[in-house]
Amino acid sequence: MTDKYDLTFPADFIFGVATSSYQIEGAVAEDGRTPSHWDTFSHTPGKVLGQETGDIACDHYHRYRQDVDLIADLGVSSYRFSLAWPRIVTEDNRLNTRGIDFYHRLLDALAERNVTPAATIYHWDLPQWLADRGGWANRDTVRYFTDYAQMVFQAFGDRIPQWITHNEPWCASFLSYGLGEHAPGHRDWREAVLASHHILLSHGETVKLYRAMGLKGQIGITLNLNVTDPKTDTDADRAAARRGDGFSNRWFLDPLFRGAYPEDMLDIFRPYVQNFRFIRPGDLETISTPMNFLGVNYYTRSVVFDEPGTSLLQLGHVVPAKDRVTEMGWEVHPDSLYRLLKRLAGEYTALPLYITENGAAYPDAVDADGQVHDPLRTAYVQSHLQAAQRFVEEGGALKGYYLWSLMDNFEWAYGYSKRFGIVYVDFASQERILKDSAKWYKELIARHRLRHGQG
Ligand code: GBH
Repeated sequence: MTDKYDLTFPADFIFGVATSSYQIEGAVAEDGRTPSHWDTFSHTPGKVLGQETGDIACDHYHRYRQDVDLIADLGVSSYRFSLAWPRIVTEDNRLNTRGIDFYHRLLDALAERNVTPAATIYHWDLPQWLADRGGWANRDTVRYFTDYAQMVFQAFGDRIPQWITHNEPWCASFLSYGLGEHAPGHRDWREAVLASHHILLSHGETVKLYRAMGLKGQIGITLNLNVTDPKTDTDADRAAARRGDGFSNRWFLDPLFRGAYPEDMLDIFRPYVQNFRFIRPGDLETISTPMNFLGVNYYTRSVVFDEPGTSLLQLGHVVPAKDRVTEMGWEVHPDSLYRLLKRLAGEYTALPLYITENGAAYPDAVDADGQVHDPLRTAYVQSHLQAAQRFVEEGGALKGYYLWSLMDNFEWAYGYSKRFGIVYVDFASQERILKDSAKWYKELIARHRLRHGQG
């Protein structure tokens, strides 16, 4: 066993924590915020476990000062959060200054504590008035998105040095419009494929806009990337793993970095979409507009096998992991993070990479001593940081690591039943308690600073 603090990163390596607006803010009807499709979805019976909603969540909208104190106390140098589109834009597509003001207050609090903000423009809270017009399946949403992006660049362009256009287009399209597990809960693969294209297009348009506005920070996108391994070495299982890779990874990476959708996936989607006329001339040039970094959200890998004729889109089946799983049922497989980073650098891009999310859910509880002991989460994060370190030591361009999440929050379709935080939240009292993993992370960052003479 290595010392649990035995991790070495370059002096300028960024340690951070991450959250998103709908998962923490609450205050869903305050200061002019309009409903998002997640409000609608969570208030529809049967969609979210235990009928839970983000109505109050961590009440961060009112407690952001205290939360920024926690962030600063951890010693992280950066905080990744998301801006809520329904707070910032009115139903007639104008700026809501009261929504803007909240994020100015948050940015002030971060600046006072020397924490650098990294903002995600879209982490899934689409305004309901746009969902009513077809949401991401409607190409008009691309233009509304760039209107919104322009408003946030005007307001915060000089205050936020790092921008993430989208969080996890795979979730925002396939999981939401195809698999129906996230808002809007549709099961229509035509809509899902259109949504993926429009989300990517809105990303590219937003990068172009950022440049056109002369802003000098960094802009990129965050993908949830999965590693798919074949269950056996047969050709059939290997082909199934390859299709799974196309579905999770290549459908997004190829247009961003190669300016083309992968042919094998076009063949898989063709029967569902009839034709690809919604991909218009120039779209792929826009999508592949050069950006400054790639954000990677990594949680697990999947092991895939082939069983002809039975699976969704004929993609193959995922073997449910049994050993070393988190409470989500996701296999703990840090080596796949290393393999993923190597592959991105080898096959796709020389751009700086950031791990914009990594973390784990475990069934935490407050112990008799008033503390929350979560050794499994510490082990999870430590092992993934070791994998990241190996990549960096071999010359890999990984610039930072954001732990998901700062605190327990609304875990989408799972409501409050899954706790990803390094800070425990008692949702009845809104009390926050640093878990053992938070204390470990804090100590790790402090040692990193000392080692580099920044302590
Ligand atoms: C992220 O989504 C989100 O950005 C964040 O808001 C969320 O709270 C966090 O992760 C934790 O869930 O389903 O067994 O095939 C991650 C979503 C996780 C979806 C891994 C794909 C593949 C494993 N992804 N999942 S499995």
